Amino acid sequence: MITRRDLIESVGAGAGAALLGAAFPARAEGPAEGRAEGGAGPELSPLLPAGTRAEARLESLPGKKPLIKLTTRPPNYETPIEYLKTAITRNDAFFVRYHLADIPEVDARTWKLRVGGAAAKASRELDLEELRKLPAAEVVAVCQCAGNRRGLFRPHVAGIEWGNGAMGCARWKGARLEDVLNLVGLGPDALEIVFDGADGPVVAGAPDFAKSLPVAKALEKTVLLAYEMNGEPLPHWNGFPVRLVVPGWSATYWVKHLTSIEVVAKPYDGFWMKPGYRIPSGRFPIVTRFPSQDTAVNVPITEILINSLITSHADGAEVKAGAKLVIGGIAWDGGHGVRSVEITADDGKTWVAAELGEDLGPFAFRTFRHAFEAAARGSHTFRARATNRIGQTQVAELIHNPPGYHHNVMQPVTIFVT
Ligand SMILES: Nc1nc2c(c(=O)[nH]1)N[C@H]1C(S)=C(S)[C@@H](COP(=O)(O)O)O[C@H]1N2
Ligand SMILES: [Mo]
Repeated sequence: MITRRDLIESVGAGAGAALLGAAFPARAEGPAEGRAEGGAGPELSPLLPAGTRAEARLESLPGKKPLIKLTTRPPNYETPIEYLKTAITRNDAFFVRYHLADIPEVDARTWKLRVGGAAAKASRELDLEELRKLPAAEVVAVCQCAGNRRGLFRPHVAGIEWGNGAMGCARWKGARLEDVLNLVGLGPDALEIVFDGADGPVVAGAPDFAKSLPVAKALEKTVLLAYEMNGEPLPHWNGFPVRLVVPGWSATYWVKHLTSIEVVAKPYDGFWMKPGYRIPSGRFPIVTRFPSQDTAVNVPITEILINSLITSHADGAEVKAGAKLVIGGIAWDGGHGVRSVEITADDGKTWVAAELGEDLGPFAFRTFRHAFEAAARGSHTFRARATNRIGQTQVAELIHNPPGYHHNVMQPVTIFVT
């Protein structure tokens, strides 16, 4: 019997090309580098750098399932794709991303949120009980790190070498940011709202993590100060007791362990706004802008680009010939909503429309699936392509940018039928 390993090794040795046909041209440097073999290794994408795959381990943070550990200080853990088959990602498998390693355990009973700032009409402090007394709103929304899939960039770029799992989708519940801002009132010169959390640097002089939003985005009805995630208090690692939820926008704005909100009249120039989290001007099909932060060369990252991920099978999975091959996964975008997902099994020559799952709103993961005829023995490469309601679609070729953001290339998933 020919095993997956034999096939991988034969590709590495330059043999077996006839058997595999054209299935691997885009990934010549992939499979031969060695996979996360053996029981201990997580199912990492074979497209990740060899060093990342050698280092990454499944490891549990308190209260979490084993996740793919990329760094421990600060904690950066990604969600294995087995938890990304559904539209809602479970709290105990939700990815964890921090920039700074001093992460206090916040006590909900003494937690206070300061609201004010130079361009606010007043200032005040709120505790959790007061926040919970404001009208509660809910939204199902994808929280996706700007650098999701950075590890798949060729050539490699510096940063956390994320695979496909620096994202998740949850039902968030909390108070509207608009209602909280109305408690203090916006002055006529209000330009941006600045958000800070309880975590901080361990090294003196390292910049604290704080982010700003333009007033127009901040006042959208879906922007929440969330105290619940999938019907439970937020896990510590995802921002307990309160985090900002900015549906449609990159997770960098979703400040965790929120402690202060300031209304300001000038563009906020903290490190994580500038130079952090910027994309080259004009390179991506961005609709939503953050004009007070724009420069001639770059702009802050804003909305999530249309994307999809096949999660029914890990890349390199083996299936038995004759079994039904249902290819499925999730698709999402920055809030226009997913219109369609198509799948190709022949390198883009033909596409079939996948069936879409339940619509949980324009900011949520949308599941998709399609049952293929039992495929012939050998390797078969599938790609999914999502299109949103304004006609934007995933790219075939990576759009390069130095920080490694916005990777929405159609992902090849190769399945070995044995
Ligand atoms: N306080 C705080 N909030 C933060 C960050 C952080 O380092 N500190 N990182 C941001 C980034 S870049 C991401 S991708 C998301 C990750 O959210 P999660 O850890 O709940 O998955 O949190 C955002 N909010
Ligand atoms: Mo991020």
